[in-house]
Amino acid sequence: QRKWIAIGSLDKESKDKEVLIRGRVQTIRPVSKTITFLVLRQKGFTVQCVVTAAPELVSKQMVKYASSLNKESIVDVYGIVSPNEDIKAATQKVEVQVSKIYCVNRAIEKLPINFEDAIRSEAEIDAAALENKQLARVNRDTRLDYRVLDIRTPAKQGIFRIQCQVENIFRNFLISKGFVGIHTPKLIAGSSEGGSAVFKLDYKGQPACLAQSPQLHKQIAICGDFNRVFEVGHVFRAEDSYTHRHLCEFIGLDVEMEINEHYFEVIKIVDELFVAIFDGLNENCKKELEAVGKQFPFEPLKYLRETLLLTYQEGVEMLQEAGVEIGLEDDLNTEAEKKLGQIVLEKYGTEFYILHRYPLKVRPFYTMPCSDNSAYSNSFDVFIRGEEIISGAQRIHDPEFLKTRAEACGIDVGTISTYIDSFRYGAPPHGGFGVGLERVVMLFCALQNIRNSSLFPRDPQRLAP
Ligand code: ATP
Ligand code: AMO
Repeated sequence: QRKWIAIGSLDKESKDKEVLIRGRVQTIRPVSKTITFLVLRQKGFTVQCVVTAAPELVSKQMVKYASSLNKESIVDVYGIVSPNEDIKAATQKVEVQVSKIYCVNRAIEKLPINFEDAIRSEAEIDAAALENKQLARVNRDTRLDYRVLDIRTPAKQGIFRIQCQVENIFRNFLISKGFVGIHTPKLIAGSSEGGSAVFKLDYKGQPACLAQSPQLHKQIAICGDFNRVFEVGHVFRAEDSYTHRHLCEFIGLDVEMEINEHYFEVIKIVDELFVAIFDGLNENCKKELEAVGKQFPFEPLKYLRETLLLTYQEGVEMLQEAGVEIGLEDDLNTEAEKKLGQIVLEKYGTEFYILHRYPLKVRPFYTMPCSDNSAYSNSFDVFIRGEEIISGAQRIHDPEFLKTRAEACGIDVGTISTYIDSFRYGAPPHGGFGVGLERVVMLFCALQNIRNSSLFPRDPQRLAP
């Protein structure tokens, strides 16, 4: 049985031990015919391996062979560990004096993106583009084309570990509050959110579409007495414009719950959940956040122990005071949302806040109007750094009113009849919300573009890899 050692565990304690390691060749530095330095990478750690021609080590041919390896190839190396505090080329302060080396799989010689370029900041690459420099070649599109190479960098590895952590805290927190995880169908008969952003398809002769959200089925589950549900699932939106924050397929974190008296019960869950998510990331992902920050510099998110809650009207008034031309019942456009984010940060010292009581006309058909003023609704959006990460609301639970609202919003009620019928068998008051996972990670780490927080992004122009 051969003893494999992780590169990350190699330290002074390993001195004089014989080790067997597997890694990717990150750099090759031939010094002479008798000595070559390789840096091997594994799980974000790197170690320098010295290939020296000597009677008790390797032959000259072996040194030549090591020098001829291609970067990013996978190799197995046997050798003896010796400490070296001065090493700058690798994370581990030891080097391995190689006695045997095998190439497990050789990467091609001319890689479309080099590791050294994949770790550069986007600002540096954009600047190169302005100056027409060769480096501009590795712009975001090229990196996404060769995502398999791009995601090998420490920052990208960090981003997707952070994403996994958000999902994990989301599940664990909700389960601890009595929610049950469900999975709803993604092939459905009609649009769940209204609007045109829906992928249509043929379902064995019946018109169908990819679910724009689990909205209808999570509500049916509540009518089916699940009481509190959540779902982590794929969401499809046929977005036709190309923005920094819209994908055609993203991961939705959805919640739906019965409420006793008020939609503030839902908002309380949002507040506690997100404080738990942010605390959890800051606590458990220090290494990952640091790695991300090296490639995408950002300031830690400022958030309060109890999330700031403002009415939509208060938000609009703050914008009006700042000179933005906007009416009380207008939707906030991207620019206004950003501006409000700045104002809120200056006034309340937080980059995470909730706006509630939106005008009814800017919300989907299933949203409950306010009982004191039907021009407004029991709904809310949640923002990080001035951009939306969540929409939520209390829902209409009266079937006739729901049908009227759907018709008024131009929905073909024939396609959602089983949904509306679910309310005819007795429906409790309820509410919920939907979170865009990629947006949470993008905004927590200020990544600037949602493609950076989607492993294999789908946007209006990209269907590969
Ligand atoms: P959601 O639609 O899920 O609520 P969103 O971030 O798309 O989330 P919207 O309320 O639809 O938010 O839109 C807010 C603003 O975002 C719009 O006023 C518009 O400025 C911008 N926007 C939304 N969708 C697009 C898009 N596909 N292309 C360009 N801009 C968009
Ligand atoms: P909404 O349409 O606002 O609400 O979507 C919820 C959240 O999903 C994210 N999101 C997106 N992320 C990436 N690309 C997109 N194209 C995109 N569109 C939306 C955002 C948004 O806040 N059914 C309701 C939720 C509910 O009321 O429960 C819904 O889908 O972060």
